[in-house]
Amino acid sequence: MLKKLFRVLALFALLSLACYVLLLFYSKSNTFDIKPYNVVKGNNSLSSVIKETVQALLEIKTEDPKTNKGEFQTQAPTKKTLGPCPDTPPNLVGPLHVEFDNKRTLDEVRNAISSHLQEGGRYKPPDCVARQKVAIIIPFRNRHEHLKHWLFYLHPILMRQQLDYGVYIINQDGEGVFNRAKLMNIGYVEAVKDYDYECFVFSDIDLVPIDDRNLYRCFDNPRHLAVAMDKFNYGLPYNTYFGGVSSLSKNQYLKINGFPNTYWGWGGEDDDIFNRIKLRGMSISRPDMVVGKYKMIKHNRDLHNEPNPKNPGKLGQTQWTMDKDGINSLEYTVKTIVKDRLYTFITVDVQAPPS
Ligand code: BGN
Repeated sequence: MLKKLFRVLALFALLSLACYVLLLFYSKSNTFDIKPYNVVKGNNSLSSVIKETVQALLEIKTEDPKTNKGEFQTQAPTKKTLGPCPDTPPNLVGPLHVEFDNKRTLDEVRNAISSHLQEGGRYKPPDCVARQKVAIIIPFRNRHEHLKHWLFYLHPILMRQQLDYGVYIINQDGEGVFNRAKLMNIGYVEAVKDYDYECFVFSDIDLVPIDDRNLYRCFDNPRHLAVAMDKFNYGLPYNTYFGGVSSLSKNQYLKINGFPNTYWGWGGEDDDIFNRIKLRGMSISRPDMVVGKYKMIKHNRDLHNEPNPKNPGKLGQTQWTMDKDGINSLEYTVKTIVKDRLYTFITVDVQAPPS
């Protein structure tokens, strides 16, 4: 059997050799102006035969890609279309262990986390289309120690929550009186310049959730997320409290003309936001007291953010002030925008009165 196969192969090789010699002969004889067969038009060497044949094949391949006629037409790789992410993210773990004793550096946080992020602290789930595009906005000044902890804990949580999100740190420039609500308004305006965000989570830098089921997204009504802080014995300090961490959809935010710009110093701006929400006929959505637990990073009172005795009195005026004090009257200047892998850091001049 093997012998037979060998014989056939040998015969085939011999025949091929004969053909090759014949072809050589013809191509040579052409140069002497004898034209027995016009094997190829124009140039007549064997290599040109091969070249032209290949060219012909290539031409077939490239002809009219739309009709898909080409013999070697290859199908363009089909783009994988992602489905929507599930309503309940599947990889949540529930209660988390959070502690702030670790003196980790920003570089350590970057090394641990940034490979999953895009420039500016941006993330999209790789295997599904996120349900919401969320900008996380953090009013900031001189709290770099807290920022490290916040980034270390929050990025993995937000990733597990399968959000399409970006982190915006809005840093008040200078030593004037701090203005938390105005910084949050600026965060809104700057974030929407960046991306088509539809939901805005406003968070203090010193608050870390200790349960990842507390979803950083928007709901049918403005949401108060930080309902059970350790500092308030895991409860609300009062029923209408709206401080710490909250979320509003673009519509909800615009419906209340954003936040007040006129609450300088500590206290009252979150109560004004609560008033605005109620005055526009909305209610407050909240997680339960288990899911809504938070740990606050302990710190001394900030400089230039003293309780302002003028603020409490303003709260009775919200219904008359809210239409003229808000996103429609916001004035500030951007000093710098730094895009880090972990966040977008925007330093702004809020035209603060001197402290
Ligand atoms: C309230 C503050 C809030 C603050 C909470 C919790 C005021 C307005 C006068 C009643 N409100 O007293 O801004 O978030 O405490 O600390 O100061």
